[in-house]
Order: sequence, then C-alpha cells, then structure tokens
Amino acid sequence: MPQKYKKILYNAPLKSKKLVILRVETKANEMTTIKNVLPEWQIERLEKMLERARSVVVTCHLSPDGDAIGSSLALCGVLRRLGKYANVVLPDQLPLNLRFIAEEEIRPVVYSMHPNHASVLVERADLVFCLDYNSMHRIDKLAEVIEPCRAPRILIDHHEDPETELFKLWMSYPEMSSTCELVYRIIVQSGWQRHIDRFVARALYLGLMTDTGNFIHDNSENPELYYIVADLLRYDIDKGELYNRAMNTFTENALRLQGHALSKKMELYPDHRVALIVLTAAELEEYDYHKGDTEGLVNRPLSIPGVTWSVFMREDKRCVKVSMRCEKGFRVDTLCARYFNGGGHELAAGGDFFGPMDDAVAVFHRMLAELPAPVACDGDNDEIFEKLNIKTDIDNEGNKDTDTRHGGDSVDAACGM
Ligand SMILES: [Mn+2]
Repeated sequence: MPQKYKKILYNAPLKSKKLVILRVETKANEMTTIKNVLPEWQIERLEKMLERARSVVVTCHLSPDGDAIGSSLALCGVLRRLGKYANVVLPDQLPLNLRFIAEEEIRPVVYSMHPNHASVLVERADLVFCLDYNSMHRIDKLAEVIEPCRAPRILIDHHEDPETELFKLWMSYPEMSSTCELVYRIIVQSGWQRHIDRFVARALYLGLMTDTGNFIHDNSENPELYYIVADLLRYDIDKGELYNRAMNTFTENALRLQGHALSKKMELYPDHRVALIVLTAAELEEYDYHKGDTEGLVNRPLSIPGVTWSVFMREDKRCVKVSMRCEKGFRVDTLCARYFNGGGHELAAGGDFFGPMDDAVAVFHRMLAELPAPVACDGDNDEIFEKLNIKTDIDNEGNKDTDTRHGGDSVDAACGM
C-alpha cells in the first residue's frame, strides 16, 4: 500500500467521528468513505502475526450460514493473494443453498466428512482464524483439533461475550452487521484492497446480505454499510443471483411445509399480539424436512398488522428448537433465556427445550400467563419487563469503547433454525 494512504488511514483519531477517506486501489479515481473502526494496534498485531505465518487455516461455526462461509472464503482468498498457504476448514457441511459459493475458487475442507485432512491442515497451521463464532462449543467436534492446536488463534467476530482467553488476538465488534463487514474493514485498514476481486467481493456480499436479511434487519442501519456494498458492486457481482441462490431457494417440499405451517399450524393470540407455529417430527417427516427448510418461517407472522412477536417450535431429534422474533419495542432474548434455555439478540433469539413438544407448548402458555396482556405495539412494554424483572436500559447504542471492549452474541447458537 502506498505510504501516503497508510498515513491517512492511521492518523485518524481512533474514536473520532471524522470520516476517513480510503482510496480503493483497484480502479483509479474511485473513492469510498468509511470510518476507521479497528484500532491501529490490532491491525499491526494482525500484520505481525501474519508475517510469521506460512500456513493458515480459517474456520467458522457449525451449520455455517452465509456470513460464516462468506467471511471465511473472503479472508482465505485475500490470504492466498498475500502468498499464504490458506485453507478453510468447516465443522460440518454447508446447507444446499450455500454450496455454490464453496464450489468456486476455494473448496473448504469439512471436518465431519474428512476429519484426517482437516486435522492435518490445523496441526500444520501457523495461524488459525476463528470467524463468526465466539466460543468453542460453536464449532462442535472441530474444537477437538482447534483447541489443542499449537498455532495462535485470531478471533474475528460480531457476537457478544467471546471466550477471549482462547485467542491470542480477538477482534470482536458486536455493533457490526456481520463478520463480512468486519473482514471488509480489516482488508481496507490493512491496505489489502487490491486483493479484493470478484470472488472475494461475492463472498463478502453474501454475508452482508444474509446476516442483514437482505438489508432489512436492525443491524443494517449504518449508512457506511452501503458504501461497502457500493464498493463490492464494482466487482461485477450479481446481487440478484446471490439473493436468489442463497435466500430464495427452497425445494417443493420445503415450500409445501411452510404452506402447511402457515395455513394449518399458525395460532394467533391477539391479547398478547403473538403468533405460535409448532411443527412436530411427524409433520417434518411427511414433508421430507431438511435443515434450512423452515428458514425465515418464524418471521412470517410478523407481517400481520398487530402481531408484535412470533414463536416457532420445531421438534428436533434431541430437543424442541425454539425461535422467537419480534418487532422493535419488544424483546425476545430475555424470554428465550428465561423459558427456553436460550438467548440471542433483542429482536431475534432462540433456545432449546429438552422434553416433549406438549411440554414445550405448555411452557409457552405459562409464559403468556406470566406476561401481562396486552403487549404494546408502540414499544411501551415497561410494565411487562418490570413484572418479569427484565432490564430495559440495555446499551445497544453501539458506541462501546473499542480499545478495551471488543466483546461481542450468540443468536446463531441459540436460534433454532
Ligand atoms: Mn454472522
């Protein structure tokens, strides 16, 4: 990176609101404007650790979503262009709708399918990146090789409360929309923009799009996100194609299952402004259920005016998977924590119920009985939260001190999707 640009980047006061102009190097005269979020020492430490590394492994969480796989492939792509022997290792196979991206330039090694190959890569690695997860239980059995590995681990993530003691360097920014946003910022602040190409841009866009619900969710309010999107679009990525493949692809069975769920299984509780959908193992079997088939289903009842929150229960092998979503002004993370051994984000949370479906539904009814009705639509639910002894003054202002706290969630872990 030419020195003068580096200076512009690094002279910016870390916590100032001043905009930093970053020159995008791939095409002349094109500029993008985003703030420096990561402190300089983190970028420098990352560079130092990379300097010493020849072989690098990039990992992400179990049941990888678009952000997990997108950020891993993008970072791996850039590392390869930096001359590293870099590979992506996944705990388990990608869902069908995301496989296309892993069949292009970089083929991830799946631990559950090729444990020996994956182990050798990790054992021989000089550096291991941990993307889009905050604790070892999020990578399931892959932890057996990641935890004891000799290579230092670097965390790059946007979930709250990472197990920081596991990482030599942790870059945890819960205020980021996605790990892909964070990886993009790391690329830019490290001066690696010239290594972004169409493959990397597609992978990054995939994560930005999926983690924000195609730029609908609350986490996509930062205007800077759209500068990043604008930059990525310059690489001739087809966002319509990516949307259709990753977010709008269902099998006939999956679509019929969702139809059945909405038509026959959705129950509305007007006093509590809540909808409940329950799918039993027998129903799932009838429609030849595969992971991901009910993706987004929990959100559907929220489109009904007056429905403020939504609960979806799916009978899994080990437990009943519970997902909750709500509109702004209500919160479901604390409800998931209190009633369903879970947690997550205010507006999107989940949990596991260990016991038969009937008992899970009984807990749902007990929850309603303990919530004073009606639940307000205008966000004035203080009485409810008070009764449940839930604090409402949660700091989600996103101005945490990035020098001391890079702590960062667990909705992926908890939401039963
Ligand atoms: Mn993510």
